[in-house]
Amino acid sequence: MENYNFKNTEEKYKNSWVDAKVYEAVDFSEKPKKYVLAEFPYPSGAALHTGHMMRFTPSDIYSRFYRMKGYNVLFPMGWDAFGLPAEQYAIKTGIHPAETTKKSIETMKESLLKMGFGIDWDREINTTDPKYYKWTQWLFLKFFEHGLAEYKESPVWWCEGLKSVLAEEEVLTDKDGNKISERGSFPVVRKNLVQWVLKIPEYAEKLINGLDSVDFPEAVKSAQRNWIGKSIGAEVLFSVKDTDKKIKIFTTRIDTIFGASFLVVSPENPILDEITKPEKKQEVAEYIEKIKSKSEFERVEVNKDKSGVFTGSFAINPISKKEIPIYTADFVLMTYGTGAIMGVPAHDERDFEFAQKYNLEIVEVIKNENKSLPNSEYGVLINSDGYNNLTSEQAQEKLTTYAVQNNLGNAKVNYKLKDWLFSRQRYWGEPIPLIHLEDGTIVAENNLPLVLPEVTDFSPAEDGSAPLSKYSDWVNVDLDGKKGKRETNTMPNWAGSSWYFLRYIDPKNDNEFASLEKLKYWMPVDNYFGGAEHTTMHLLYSRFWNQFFYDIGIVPTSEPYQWRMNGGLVLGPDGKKMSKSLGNVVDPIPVMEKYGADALRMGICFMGPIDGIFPWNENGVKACLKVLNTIWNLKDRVSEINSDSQNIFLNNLIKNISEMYENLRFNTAVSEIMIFVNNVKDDEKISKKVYLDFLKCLAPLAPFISEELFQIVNNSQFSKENSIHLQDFPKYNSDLEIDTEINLPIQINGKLISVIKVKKDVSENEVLEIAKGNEKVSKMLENIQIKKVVFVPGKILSLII
Ligand code: ANZ
Repeated sequence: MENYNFKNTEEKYKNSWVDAKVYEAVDFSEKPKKYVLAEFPYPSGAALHTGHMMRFTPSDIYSRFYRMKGYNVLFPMGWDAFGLPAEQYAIKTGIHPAETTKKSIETMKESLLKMGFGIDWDREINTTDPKYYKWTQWLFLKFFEHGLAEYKESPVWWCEGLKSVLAEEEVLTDKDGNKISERGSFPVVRKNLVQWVLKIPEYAEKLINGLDSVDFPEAVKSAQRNWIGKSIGAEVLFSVKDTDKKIKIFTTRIDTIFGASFLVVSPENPILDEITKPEKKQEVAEYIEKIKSKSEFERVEVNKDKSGVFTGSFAINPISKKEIPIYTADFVLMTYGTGAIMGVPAHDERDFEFAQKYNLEIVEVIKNENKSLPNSEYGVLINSDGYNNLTSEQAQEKLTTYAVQNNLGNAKVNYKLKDWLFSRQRYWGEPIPLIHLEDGTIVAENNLPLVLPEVTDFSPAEDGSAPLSKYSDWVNVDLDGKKGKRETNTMPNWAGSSWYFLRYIDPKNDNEFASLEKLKYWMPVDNYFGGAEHTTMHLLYSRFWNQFFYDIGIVPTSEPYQWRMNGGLVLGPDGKKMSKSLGNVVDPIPVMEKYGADALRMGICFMGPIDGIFPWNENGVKACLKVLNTIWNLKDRVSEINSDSQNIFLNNLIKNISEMYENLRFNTAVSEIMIFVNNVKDDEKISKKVYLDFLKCLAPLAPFISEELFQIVNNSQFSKENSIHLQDFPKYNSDLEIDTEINLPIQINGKLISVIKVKKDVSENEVLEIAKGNEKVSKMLENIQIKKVVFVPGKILSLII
């Protein structure tokens, strides 16, 4: 047996395919379109890692299959290239991030080519290219023009040691629970700074509703819904005793208002200062200082020791007229609702903990059989004057109406989703194209792109402002005699990825971000492959951008992605999460060099379902190379014979593998290939037609070897026209199938119940499963145990129950 020389074959085709434009997507083609998208990578210096293979291999196989099924496939790739690693490297070494990025892209592109991904490289994009970010800036200005980009004070993490604002993921908690910077371990605190935000909460309702029209996994939908966090409730005004001040609270449980025994205002609530009695000022000020370094998450956690301070003031319950003390406590956030709550300890866990600690009254107002306090469920009202005996729902309606009619409050929907912090004190990002004029107005830059100036110092300024603020020539502008300063913050690295799927459609357009006609042809993305880590960030952000663009009429669909799949996870060979510290990180490049790209691609599929979690296993790759060797050697046995049995095997393969490609069951697709190969007997010739069709079935999984064998057996030279990847996928012949299916009677306790159609070679387990799916059989088996199974292959299935 000759060994398949994968190196030669792979080297030969990886660039020829690109040069011949085999994977070209054609605008306005008559064929049905299929837009398959995989989340584009951040180009890091290290070629390709396991995560990339998990994203790109399945999407590549899938798009190849549809291309062969006659679709006009768009499978593009690009670089999400702004970001911290290149910037930090620049601060350390002085090498400009653009230079590092360029090198990383070259390395990574080479490894994608080596993996044989069928990408239309003519549509390659790079978010750091001024020709690209010109349009990121232009789109940002649309948000600005429509009032959805706002310059406002927002709480951020501030690190005095680094003189910089830090992102959430750059802040760690040390062993004593203090917040520290990831770099340098300096203390960090919350600080209010003026920042750009995008008002994504205005799209909260649309983002929830849009989920009904798309085909996303239920887990993704519910994660997005929870993140958006819609709450239906009411705002109620409590007056402050002996003053004309009022405090507005938000509650989802107005039905519990008779049980309110205290009020809490957030430490950041501006009203706190106004209502704090002079003798309490000192204590309140110390408390505010103490909680500055806590994250919001820690503050609202249940079972965390509650703390707070009495303000010395009292509030009057507008419904019951009862007087209750007003506290400030950190478990009430300023960023949610109204920044103030009524405390109902009998029915809210946090309020209960708080009341116990400060000896506050606990009044039960909702009756619920067999429930101990605190009990947050709905029930029937007690201790609530004229509202007793109403259900929670009835009371909510009545009380809200009463509050509205008496100017005591209003119904209110709140969302957990917060404004999206859209500015960073960094160099390596898109400059925000705005100018702050001396008179306080903010105007848009006239000429886009506003190019990132060449600098040599990439670190933030002493006072924490962005690196660009050090370059006064760039910062100071004169607009027809009006003096102004450029915005020096840059956009976060989420910006470029929020619309990249639109640019692939028209990547070279210098006049528009993309032509509407082309967008109409290609949008929405039919299949979006990505990672679970992006569910509530990129996947939500980009839906927001696209929905807004739809509202202003520049894109044709409200939802950008029709279908979404989150890929699986490969663990280290030891079954633990891959991590440098555990020393179990697998680098796919040496594996590819040892076994070839085709074997690696098939091996990845063979490890398990593509959305599963499984340990890395090189044996699978090895086994796949062995199969490829067998397939390679089959070419020497090709003849003009026509074998019925081979036709049937092939027909089964076509049927099964088509279904598997369609449904992304690539692990079983590899098994189907193996089954077919095993069915060709050692000494048997193989019919040329069968062999060529078999190669076409293999092509999506193993593009290199299938191309090479296709040319050899056809005695042809590779060209775009005769590339195997542009041939029609073989069609399944239903006439041939009949022979392989039989009618199988099913008996239960000796009685004939039904007859089912099954494959001739069906196994006992398979036939049992099929039988259980039969209506008549399943009815009889409901809640009943099967005592005995007798299966005579090809004849009968008999059950004793
Ligand atoms: C009284 C009450 C009684 C509440 C009860 C709950 C149960 P969602 O929107 O579902 O998360 N709340 C309101 N604003 C808050 C803030 N800024 N910080 C912390 N907590 C806040 O829940 C809304 C409930 O969270 C509100 O309803 C309020 O407590 C609390 F038996 O009001 B409730």
